[in-house]
Amino acid sequence: MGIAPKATERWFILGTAPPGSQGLYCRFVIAISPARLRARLEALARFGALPGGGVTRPCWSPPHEAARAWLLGELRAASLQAWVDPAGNVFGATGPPGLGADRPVVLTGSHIDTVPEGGILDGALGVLAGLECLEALREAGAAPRLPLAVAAWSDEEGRYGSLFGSRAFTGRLDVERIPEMAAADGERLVDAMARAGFDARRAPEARAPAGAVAAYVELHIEQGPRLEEAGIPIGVVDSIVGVRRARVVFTGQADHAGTTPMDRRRDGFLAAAEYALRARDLVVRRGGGRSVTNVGVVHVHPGVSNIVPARAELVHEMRSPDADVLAGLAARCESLARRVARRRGVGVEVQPMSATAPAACAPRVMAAIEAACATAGLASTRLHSAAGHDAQNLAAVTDAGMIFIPSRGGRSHRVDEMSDWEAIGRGAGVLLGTLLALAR
Ligand code: HGY
Ligand code: MN
Ligand code: MN
Repeated sequence: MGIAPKATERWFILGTAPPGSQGLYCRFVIAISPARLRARLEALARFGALPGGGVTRPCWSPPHEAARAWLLGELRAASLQAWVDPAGNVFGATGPPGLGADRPVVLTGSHIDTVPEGGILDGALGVLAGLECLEALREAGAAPRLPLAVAAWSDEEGRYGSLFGSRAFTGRLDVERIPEMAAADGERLVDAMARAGFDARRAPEARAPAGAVAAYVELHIEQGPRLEEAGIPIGVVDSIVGVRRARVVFTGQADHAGTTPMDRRRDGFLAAAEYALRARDLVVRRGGGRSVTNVGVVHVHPGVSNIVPARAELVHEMRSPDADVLAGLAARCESLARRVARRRGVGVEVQPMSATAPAACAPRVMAAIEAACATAGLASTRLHSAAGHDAQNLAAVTDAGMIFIPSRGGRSHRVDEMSDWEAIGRGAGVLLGTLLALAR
């Protein structure tokens, strides 16, 4: 029976003796400290902090590498074994350094890289709540049957290619593509990693031995409005969307913006604009109700006001929890691009950039999360994640799941992304209870 969350400084998760234990009804209390978690979240937020609030901390950038060094210091100060793998993933563990099939760990974690002008919780919450749980375990002298570890995965936001660090860890990197992986602004991954002291070609060495992870659970903000609008404090993720990104390039012809008759223009941008609007309608109509799409990057060339755009380049992404629906949408959008190009007398090229498969979360992990909620007296609900996460890679090699807490106004990937501090404490408490159950 858990103690109801108190307004006091510490939270208690009561672990009870396994059923059937005679006589001694052993109880142990492990306390996480919301104040310490808050202090670390506020400290991490200072790396890449923006004047008006929020952070810009892309992976491999100087603020990210400073944050990595800070995190390693915090892990070691918490008496955890800490190390960095060849893909730049940071680990802290209660057991000996390194992972091996001979001593599988229960793993938690998330990421410390952010989108440009992002919030202070996306990713950071999962890493620092994981650290808080491991530190609370050490302070309580608790030694679950399996050791625990926390990870900070590289480039979750995919500036150079989605979910890079957890792909490397789970053997899902497309090794041949590493030399050409680049950000939308053209910066190559190999150069960014080299500046941070990493050799990108060694990233595949980060692959974990089979059986090294007994289970994975990640705490994350929902980044959407559902939990808050339903008034439910904890989300138990049952599936995670797949995300496909493609570069769509329409090539027309540069011409004088004043002297060229309107009916003779081959305008690359107008073709791209028509495509973006019609692709949105297509995904809404044919996406089964849970698919979404976005065009967040547009480059127009030559990009001056008195030249008819010769070329327009879009990065078009689409998401769905259903793999077949996602594949169907990608095919339909590609043929739409060709139809638009033909009608407007321009060329078009569709270059796939990245694709993550939808993932189902493990019933065992979902049950452990729901049991931790019940122990803490918290309501929960199952929902799919409309954001991509490292957990979808971990799901390929172990039982994986995610815990969501509500986002204020459903806001995320913007500087005013935030959750209530009480919700953050509740999420960390449920994470602790879940980790204990999985490590028992
Ligand atoms: O974009 C996403 O779905 C995640 O926030 N990286
Ligand atoms: Mn995230
Ligand atoms: Mn994100």
